[in-house]
Amino acid sequence: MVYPINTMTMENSLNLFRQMYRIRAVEEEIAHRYPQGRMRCPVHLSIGQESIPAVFAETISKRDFAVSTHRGHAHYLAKGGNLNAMIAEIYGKATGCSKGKGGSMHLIDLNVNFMGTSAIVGNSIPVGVGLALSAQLKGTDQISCVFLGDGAIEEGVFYESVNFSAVRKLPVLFICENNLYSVYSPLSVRQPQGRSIAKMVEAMGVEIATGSGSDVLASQQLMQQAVNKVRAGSGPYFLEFSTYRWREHCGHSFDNDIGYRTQEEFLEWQAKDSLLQLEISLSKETSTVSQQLDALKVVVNQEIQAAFEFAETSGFPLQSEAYQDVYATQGLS
Ligand SMILES: Cc1ncc(C[n+]2csc(CCOP(=O)(O)OP(=O)(O)O)c2C)c(N)n1
Ligand SMILES: [Mg+2]
Repeated sequence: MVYPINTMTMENSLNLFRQMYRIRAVEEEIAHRYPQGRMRCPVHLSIGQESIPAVFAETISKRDFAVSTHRGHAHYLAKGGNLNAMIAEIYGKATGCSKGKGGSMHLIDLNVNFMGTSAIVGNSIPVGVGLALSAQLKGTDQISCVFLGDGAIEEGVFYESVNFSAVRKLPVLFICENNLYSVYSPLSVRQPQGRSIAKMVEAMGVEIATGSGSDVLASQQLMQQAVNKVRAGSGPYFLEFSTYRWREHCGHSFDNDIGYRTQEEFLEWQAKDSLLQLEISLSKETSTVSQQLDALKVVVNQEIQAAFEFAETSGFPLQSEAYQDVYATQGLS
């Protein structure tokens, strides 16, 4: 796909490129350094899925709430979470966003209302709904965004949460990243043939839209439309994006050789990479744009190296702080 870039969309396209490039470069660096054995927690990378957090970053406001899953690095960064604190958390250091006690799957940055991620599939969904209820009760214009995978719709709490949001017309935006798999199980062995996740949610009284994560500009329009509606008070909204994780479910390697999916399928999705497509489209513009992209990459890569340096040189948490409440240390009682 070649994106038609004109001057109206140039700034936006560069912003989206920067968001996607930054998220991927952070995750690639984690993958690169992971075998060194100094990041001692499991990591679930979202390389290949960057377009959705990128459009989220360009659409959402700092005052809005967000919660996410075990695969939450990209969402934390997209919400404006502190990069140094995230990398330090993955290294288990006291300077981490959860004081080094949570690791990759427990990221919090209350400065930007990124309210947490969880290792338990489906666990953060009712928390996000509760945050939407609090905004409604307080009469603020905040919305609550709940990231979830296709596997999480198989948890009972998902249905309770969607139902409650619909009944109470809560300002909650569900963002489902459908990457076709729950660990090694494809949707075909988990759901009846032909069932659409979004259609099922629509039947519960919630407005829906579906999009392709391979088309970053179209995804941005869907995200903007959904955010506008939820903020205007029309109740919950469910967005489902098709996407694909390139690496293994958990860890830094590729796993197309172990039998649950094929190299052909992986290559098909890789060929639709929205980051590469946008880079090609932007590079076709003027040489000034190409230079801008190169300069942007240099700045982002420096930022990432500095974050790893920060994490590597930080200290481990003290034993005396083992039971200190992480939310309280970030100012929430
Ligand atoms: C309640 C619960 N059941 C099972 C697991 C094991 N588990 C961890 S991640 C995962 C897959 C979740 O799939 P999905 O929601 O599609 O997210 P993805 O990993 O594809 O991003 C499972 C089953 C868990 N952590 N929690
Ligand atoms: Mg999945």
